[in-house]
Amino acid sequence: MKMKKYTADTMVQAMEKIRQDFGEDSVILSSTIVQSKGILGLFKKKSVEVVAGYDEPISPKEKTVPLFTEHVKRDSGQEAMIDELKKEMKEMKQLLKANHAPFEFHQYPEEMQALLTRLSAQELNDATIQKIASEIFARMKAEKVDFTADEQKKIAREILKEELADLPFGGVHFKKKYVNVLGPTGVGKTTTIAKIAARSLIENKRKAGFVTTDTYRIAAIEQLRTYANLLQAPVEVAYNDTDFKEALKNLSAKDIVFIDTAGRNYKEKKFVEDLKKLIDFKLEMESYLVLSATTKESDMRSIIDQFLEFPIKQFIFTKLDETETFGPVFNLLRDYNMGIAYVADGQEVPEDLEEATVEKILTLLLEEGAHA
Ligand SMILES: Nc1nc2c(ncn2[C@@H]2O[C@H](COP(=O)(O)OP(=O)(O)OP(=O)(O)O)[C@@H](O)[C@H]2O)c(=O)[nH]1
Ligand SMILES: [Mg+2]
Repeated sequence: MKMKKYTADTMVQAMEKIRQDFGEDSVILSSTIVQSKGILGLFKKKSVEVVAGYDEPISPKEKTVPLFTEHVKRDSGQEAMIDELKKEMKEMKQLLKANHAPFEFHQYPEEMQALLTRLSAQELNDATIQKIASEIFARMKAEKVDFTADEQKKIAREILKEELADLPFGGVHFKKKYVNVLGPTGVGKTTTIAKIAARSLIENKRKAGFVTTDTYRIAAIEQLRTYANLLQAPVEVAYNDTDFKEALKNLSAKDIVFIDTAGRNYKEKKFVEDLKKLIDFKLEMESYLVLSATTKESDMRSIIDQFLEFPIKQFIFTKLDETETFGPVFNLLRDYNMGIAYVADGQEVPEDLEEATVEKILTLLLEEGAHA
């Protein structure tokens, strides 16, 4: 690799010169801001010095790697086939590049590195980072100035917000009679439904009851009873679909009924089927899929996939206090086109729950030390 130094008024201008000379294949090795002395201390001027690294172009001799030695005569059929193969190989290479190349941001000015590095560490998807990077870069070029960190963040926020446009955030109004929580084991379903119930009782003064269908663990029933007792609300236990109908009948005088379900490994189809049999989702019901923000993105995806056949209204993300990586949450919202009702950030009932907003999610993604 060779190096060359560039001086320009702004980072963007320097980058443009480098690109003109070496295209996309150059790497920024360093950049410094230099202050010219000016005349008698007047007319001081700021400029940027950038050192770019580039690979030397391959000499024409090396470049032509013949498929066959020159003296082998090829008939025109072979020639056409080789051309076709070459074309296909080129297309395949491009495809591979587009789909699998990790997003590379060293090609962007140093001013942008902090933001791009953060978004990447947040595990935001590459396509969105790429979109943000090229938009910031394009606007800097158009305005011929280097943007400050805050200005860049503002643009990133706009783009992120646009990607989540129209998704429902918050907005739980307790208008439907039945509210239920679904999800894998230990994500905080019971704790969360207790938090939601407490809130609905405190804020909306509704008469509430609980049903639990989690009869696999003895402690699960007791856990829900403890919360229900504090709220002076009855608990019904449903072992099967007949019990479930009976439980709802017993609670028919209540304004709102909160239904807790068992955490199971829903990657197993059998558990999904059991759940479908047990709960009548055709009722006037709001179902929330509870996920822990600490779960690996790929695992969350396979869980969500199992729940696509349920009428899930929104996600609830718990354990925001146990992670600092929020890109996966964003990626899932965007890819599944699903909003968030609540986020939970601790074990305290009912305090550690808040209605989700798009701004909250974006702040978690963009702001260092912004905690749930
Ligand atoms: N740090 C943290 N812990 C939480 C949060 N929500 C729930 N927990 C804890 O996670 C553990 C499991 O919570 P549960 O409410 O029992 O979870 P669940 O999904 O009902 O579990 P199963 O019914 O066994 O599937 C408990 O120790 C909760 O206190 C949260 O937002 N942050
Ligand atoms: Mg539970």
